[in-house]
Parts: sequence; structure tokens; C-alpha cells
Amino acid sequence: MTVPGPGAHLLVTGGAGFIGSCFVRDLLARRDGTRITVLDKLTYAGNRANLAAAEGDPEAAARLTFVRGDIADPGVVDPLVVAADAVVNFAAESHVDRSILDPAAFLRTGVDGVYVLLEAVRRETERAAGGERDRAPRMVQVSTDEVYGSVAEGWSVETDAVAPRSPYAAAKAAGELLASAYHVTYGLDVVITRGSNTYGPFHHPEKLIPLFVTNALDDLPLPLYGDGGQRRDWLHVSDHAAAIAHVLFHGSAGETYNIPGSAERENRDVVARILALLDKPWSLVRSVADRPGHDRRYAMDGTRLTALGWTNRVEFDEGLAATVAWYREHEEWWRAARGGDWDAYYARQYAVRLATSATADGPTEGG
Ligand code: NAD
Ligand code: TDX
Repeated sequence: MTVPGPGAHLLVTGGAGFIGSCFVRDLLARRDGTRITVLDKLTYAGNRANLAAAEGDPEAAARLTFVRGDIADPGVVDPLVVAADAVVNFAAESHVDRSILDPAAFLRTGVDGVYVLLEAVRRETERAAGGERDRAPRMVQVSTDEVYGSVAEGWSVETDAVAPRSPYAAAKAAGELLASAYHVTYGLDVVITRGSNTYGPFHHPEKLIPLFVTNALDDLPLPLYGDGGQRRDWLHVSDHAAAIAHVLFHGSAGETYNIPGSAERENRDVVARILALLDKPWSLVRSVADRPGHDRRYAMDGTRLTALGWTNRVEFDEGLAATVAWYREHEEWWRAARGGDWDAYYARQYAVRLATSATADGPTEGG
């Protein structure tokens, strides 16, 4: 099978979300002739405004098509896959806390949706084998470090067993296991990426970093789960998107690639740094009831991706400072993202937690 190259026609599902829209903007900005069709349901997390930079640039806009629809709907998916050289699947429900409140949508998109995409790719693979198209489409299934579960020590390697512990992580594991099975059984050209905790511009304000930045800007309490000693390895969104493109163009069929970040940090140290950047006091931080089943630590080994030729570019302290500045300068964007069901979600997730909260212990390294 030949890997697609610059100038290909890509179907990017979930391309109006945080990481997908960065992938679309950055790939179109390479001006190498690549054409992109975005298929996005525009859930509460999808936002057409995330593509404004590409849609407002006539050269890029001429190579971008937007389709609103569901990856679990074969009527929408099938013709789009017929026209594609590759499918890059970012579409998912992506917030762990929402998966604990309401898992159904996670399974529909993360399992049924991935199945519909794989079936469409399977048909095109058969057509390629029968000489009805030049080559089979490649599919990149964008997955996550969370499939490994909580990692007390060391670094997860791609051959480790998956051990997901939240409905979100279980749906993501199911999606990538299906993708691997389709590679083994039907010979589909599938590659899987497992990205680390990602941060940067256009990140929905429900997630830790943008929630705490935007709450702090409004002098609202910052609800830190448990003791705040959980550890995450932070990856800038531009590095995550570029690493996925690198795997799309250079990865081996049937392979899985970890995409680690460049900075393993305790949550309370990240929060302290955000507060320092905004010149806001630690007294805004409240220790609240923990997330059920909260994974203590994620950490991945990146040897395989390094060997493929990819290295991250954005250093965490600089990336975080630029991200905080971006939220300061894009108040209109994040206030609009706090529309829809935001108030109801926020009350359900945080009202009791904040009413029963306590003073939070300070950071371990002074931020
Ligand atoms: P996001 O929630 O910002 O974006 C998801 C996008 O998918 C939205 O635009 C949404 O409208 C769309 N979508 C949801 N269900 C759909 C459906 N059924 N059909 C079509 N579109 C649908 O998420 P994100 O943070 O950009 O994550 C993108 C992908 O990367 C996800 O698969 C996620 O699991 C994975 N990932 C995220 C991170 C992270 O830290 N954010 C880390 C590793 C992996
Ligand atoms: O209010 C909060 N308080 C808090 O202490 C929130 C929203 C989070 N946290 C903690 C929980 C985690 O330890 O901060 C850490 C990061 O939380 P999230 O931003 O919700 O990310 P996480 O659960 O680690 O998952 C993220 O990384 C992996 C993405 O949301 C997933 O889509 C991705 O797969």
C-alpha cells in the first residue's frame, strides 16, 4: 500500500474541534495542494469558528469543504470515503467528566462511529483490490494515552496491554481495537496514534487548563480535584497535530504510535503557573471532591515516534504562557464556547463540589 502524500484529498472527521481544527489549519497553511473535507457533527465541542483562519484565506478555502454530519451515519460517511485518499478520525466525545455523567454519546461516536468509518474504508479497500480505484484509503485513528489506564511508574510502550478506567477511555480503547482488528482481518491500511494531554488555543473551556484560565480571568473559584497531585504530560496542540500528520505520511500500516508531551507536571503545579501568569492569588483554588476512578498519572514512551522522525517543538512554559495570552485576547471565543448546555453542565459537575470544597494545599514547586 502507498502512503498518501502532500496534495492528497483527506477526509478529516471531527475537524471543527480543538485538535482536528489545528490539524486542518496547519496542513492547509503548508500550501502543498492538499485538499481537506471536514465532516463534523458540531456537537457542543465543535465550532465552525475554529476554521475561520482557513475559511478566510481564499487559497486555503478553495481546498477546504465543510460537511455537517455524524460519523455514525453511513449515508453521510460512505460517499465521502469514496472520494478520499485518507481518513483522519478526530471525532469523539472527549471529556472524561461528561463520560462519567452520560456515557451513551461516547459509545455511539467512539464505537459505532468508528465501525461505520472502518466499514466504508473496507469497501474502498476491496474496490482498490479489484482495480476500481488507484489505492486503498489509509485511516488514522486518533486515540489517547488514557487507553493505558493509570501508570504508577515508568512509561507506557505501544505493546503494553490497554486497561482503560473511564467510559471515555473504554470507548477510545474499543475504537482502536476495532481499527486494529480491521487491519488484521481485512488488510485495511490503519494507523493509530495515542496522544498525550493536549493544550493550546481553541481548547474547550471544560478542560483543566482553559477552565482554570477562564475562571481565573473572571475571579471565579478553580475546582481542583482531590489533592491536585495527579500527573499529566502536556503536549502542545500544534505538536500533536503535526505528529499526527507525520504518522499519516510516514507511519507503517497496522502500527500504533505514542505521541508523548514534553512536560510531566502535577496538576497543582500547572495551576500555580497559570495563576502566576495571570497575577491571580492561590486563594481562588478550591479542593473539591475527586473525579471517580481518577487516573493518577499518564506517561508514555516516545521512542517509536522519534525513530519515525518526529520531535516536539513547543516547550511547555512558553506554550502555556502563549496559551494564557491567547485566552486573554479571545474572550469572545471562550464566552461563546460557554454557551449551549454550559450552565447546566457546570452546575451538575461543580455545584455540590464547590459548596463542599476546602482550601487547597499549595503547589509543590512554587509554580
Ligand atoms: P473536541 O471535543 O474538541 O473535538 C471533537 C470534535 O468531534 C468536535 O468538533 C465535535 O463536534 C466532533 N464530533 C463529536 N462527535 C461526532 C460525530 N459523531 N460525528 C462527527 N463529528 C463529531 O476533542 P479534541 O480534544 O480535539 O480531541 C480530538 C481527538 O483527539 C479525540 O478523538 C480525542 O479522543 C483525541 N485526544 C484528545 C486529547 C486531548 O488532550 N484533547 C489527547 C489525546 C487524544
Ligand atoms: O475541573 C477540573 N479539575 C481538575 O482537577 C478538571 C476539568 C480537571 N481536573 C484534573 C483532572 C485531570 O487530572 O485535571 C487533569 C486534566 O483533566 P482534563 O483536562 O479533564 O483532562 P484528562 O482527563 O487528563 O483527559 C485529557 O487528556 C487525554 C483529554 O480531555 C482527553 O480527551 C484526552 O484523551
